[in-house]
Amino acid sequence: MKKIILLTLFSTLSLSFALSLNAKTIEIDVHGMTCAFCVDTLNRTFNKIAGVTQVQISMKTKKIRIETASELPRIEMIKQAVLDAGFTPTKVTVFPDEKDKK
Ligand SMILES: [Cu+2]
Repeated sequence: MKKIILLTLFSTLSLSFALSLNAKTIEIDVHGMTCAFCVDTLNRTFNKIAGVTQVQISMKTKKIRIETASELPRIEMIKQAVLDAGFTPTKVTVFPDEKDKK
């Protein structure tokens, strides 16, 4: 019962938020990203990871920003994926909820 009330409350706040109660934004600082091919490689890598709903990569800031709709992927999985793609993850920042960000 409590869950239903919460869901209703969230859905009135924001539609997209209701779709992803465990949504997180994860930002990964990547070393070695130098051209459009790097961006493409990382894009394909992250689009294949379970739980990832959105991938945004900036070559300018050398950051990958992913949105997840669940508990997955875990940080270790993200780091490994970056390494497997041939890059070095230098920092991983997790934002539990976009709206809580300062
Ligand atoms: Cu490149």
